[in-house]
Amino acid sequence: MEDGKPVWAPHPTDGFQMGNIVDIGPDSLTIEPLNQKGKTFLAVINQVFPAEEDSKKDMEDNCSLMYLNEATLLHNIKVRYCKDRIYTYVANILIAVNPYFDIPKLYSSETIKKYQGKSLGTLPPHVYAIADKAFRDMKVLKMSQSIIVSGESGAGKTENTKFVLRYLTESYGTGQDIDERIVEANPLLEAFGNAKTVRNNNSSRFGKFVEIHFNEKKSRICVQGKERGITTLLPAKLYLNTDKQILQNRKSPEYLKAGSLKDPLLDDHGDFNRMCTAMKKIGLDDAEKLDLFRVVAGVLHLGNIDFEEAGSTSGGCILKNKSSQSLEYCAELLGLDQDDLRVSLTTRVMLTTAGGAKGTVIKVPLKVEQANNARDALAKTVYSHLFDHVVNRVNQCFPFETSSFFIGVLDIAGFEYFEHNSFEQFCINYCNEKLQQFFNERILKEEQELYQKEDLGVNEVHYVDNQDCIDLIEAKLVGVLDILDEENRLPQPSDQHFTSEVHQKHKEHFRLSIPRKSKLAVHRNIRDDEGFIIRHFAGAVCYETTQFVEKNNDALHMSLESLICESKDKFVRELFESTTNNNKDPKQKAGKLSFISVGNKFKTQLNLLLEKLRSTGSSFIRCIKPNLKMTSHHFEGGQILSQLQCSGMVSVLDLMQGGFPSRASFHELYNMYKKYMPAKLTRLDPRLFCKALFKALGLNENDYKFGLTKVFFRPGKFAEFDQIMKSDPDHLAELVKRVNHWLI
Ligand code: AOV
Ligand code: MG
Repeated sequence: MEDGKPVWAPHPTDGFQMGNIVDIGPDSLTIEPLNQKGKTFLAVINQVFPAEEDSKKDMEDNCSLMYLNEATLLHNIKVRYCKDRIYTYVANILIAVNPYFDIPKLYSSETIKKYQGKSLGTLPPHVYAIADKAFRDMKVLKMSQSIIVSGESGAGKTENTKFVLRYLTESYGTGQDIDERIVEANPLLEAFGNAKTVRNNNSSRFGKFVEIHFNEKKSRICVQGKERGITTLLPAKLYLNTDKQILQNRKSPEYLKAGSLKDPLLDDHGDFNRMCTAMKKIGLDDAEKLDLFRVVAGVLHLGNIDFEEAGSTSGGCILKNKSSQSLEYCAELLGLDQDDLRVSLTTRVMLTTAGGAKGTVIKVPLKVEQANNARDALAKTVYSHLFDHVVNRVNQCFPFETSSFFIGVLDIAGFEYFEHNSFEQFCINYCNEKLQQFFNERILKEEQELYQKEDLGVNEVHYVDNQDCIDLIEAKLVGVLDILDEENRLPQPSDQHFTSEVHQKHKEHFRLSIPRKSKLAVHRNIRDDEGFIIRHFAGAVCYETTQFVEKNNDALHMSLESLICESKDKFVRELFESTTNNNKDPKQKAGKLSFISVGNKFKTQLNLLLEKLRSTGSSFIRCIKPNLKMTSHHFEGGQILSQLQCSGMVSVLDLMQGGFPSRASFHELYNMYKKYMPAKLTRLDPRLFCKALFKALGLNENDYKFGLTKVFFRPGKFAEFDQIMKSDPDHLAELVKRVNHWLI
């Protein structure tokens, strides 16, 4: 950082603010903000970054910036956002800011046509450019492709996924009925897979991996929607709460019973009609439609059942009085016996291990909280089977012929941290940690490939990856997941013992610490056996371990599942038949209840997904939510900066710092600097012009590399070069003399 040049220093709400350095201490800098002369504050040295000279200019690709750091990245995105340019690249990664309004013509058919067959970077950044690259890579490299769309709730993942699908069907589809069906399938999947949450009015509660299969000859497209299991943990958190809200808002849920088709999940009439049209197109008849609504209604009533302490010495619970109506409706709609349902919700079947009675099945009364969990678990499992059914029905309407390759779009929940984080956040963040590793792997590989293509003679970019964090979670025996399973298998498992074991086995682990060491006061009074902090790539998260043991055990869900499997309702029974047969351990079928690990099932599914991703080419879209108010034209810098950290973009910048992050084509450099040079020099072709310049300047050859089309700079060196070029006229004259000399 140079004297007198403004820098970016941290700002509590904007992320960064521009200021001047007025004093330098041992590990902090005194900054005077540009807009508050005379007022100074201290900033940690490594949180102060050099700023671009022209703060109004924006770049389509952040790698064209002279200083590539988190502050200039944030600022560039902001400048572009203010001009309604919501898309920006960092090399091949697309950053998409949710505009929260329809930008005219941004997604029109004309725009689609413009992007067809164009290389990334020839037109302004766009989700269409990414879709087209995936298609071209698939064709040229003869390899399936995946597009990974991530970001927090409401950031625009689902919208961008839809634009990818629309682009591919419109550009490379059959031009027939089937294309329309692919697009039509979406409102249907959304109707069943989405819910209104506090953070997004149309939030996806299921991780989706949609594959579009292309047939070599006819380029036929098929959609394969997969509920990957990755986020099946999510509905318990928000979806159910939402359901309850919806029900509570409506005085009489009777309309559901009466067979009215108004779907309570949808508050909008237009959406409802669109979904009904979709159902028809997909080929669902009225009877099937009713089946779907009946189960949805059953789940909603289930969500309305509340419990209270039994008041006896048993420590168990009973249904609240006002819940008996809900119980009745729920049982009827799902074809269950009211009393069986009541008993299943308030007791748990267990194997006794005490004394000689080993293996005897007994019924243990549940506490209110446990009964709440049982209810939510049941609702979740019924609903997720229903969703599977809808996905299967959608897939049935696409003739699935032998396909050569596919383009898969993964729409998945991003890194999460709240004030209180439990097992759900642990699983989601573990998933993101794995995806981040894949992301880094690919970006690193792409950088190296680019260097090779440009013949830089640089082969390695050094980077510390997050394998240690992944190992901490999933390693055999010593990983948190295995320690947890171990605990679940003990005769008397406890969250405290599990937590102590985690700390015991990982003393001094770089990625793990005790809550008392947290920066946040809310965590500091958590006892050592009540939680742990994991230092993720996106930041440290404190997990509170109460209920980890319980949430890791699916056996409870199983006992409720068996209740459902014996439903008098054929449709409900069938929902469970297909999966029950495939997934269940034979031991389970025999009626015994042993432990089924949620964590390890998650790990297996996750590793399958990653295996699949690794076998494809990949593109990344990072979605950003601009503000918490969900409105247009409002940029909350601080929030956005933290999303850039959570999406791994900041760590990608770190990764790129190991190589040559700033780059400019010969043409760009030529146009930028020709005005400083005499006519004689400007007659040279851009490449020679640049070569002559760099040679004359006598720059350190470790600081830049000449590629075939571009000059690549080490961090900060582009700006240094720029500085020299714009320095005083005497210096420049000297420079020109040297260039001349070199040319002769
Ligand atoms: P999400 O998929 O990332 O959240 P959505 O894709 O559902 O978020 O986007 C939320 C809302 O933002 C949409 O309903 C639109 O109103 C608006 N929006 C998003 N992208 C655009 C765009 N490109 N142009 C105009 N409006 C947009 V979640 O599924 O909750 O994680 O779970
Ligand atoms: Mg979504």
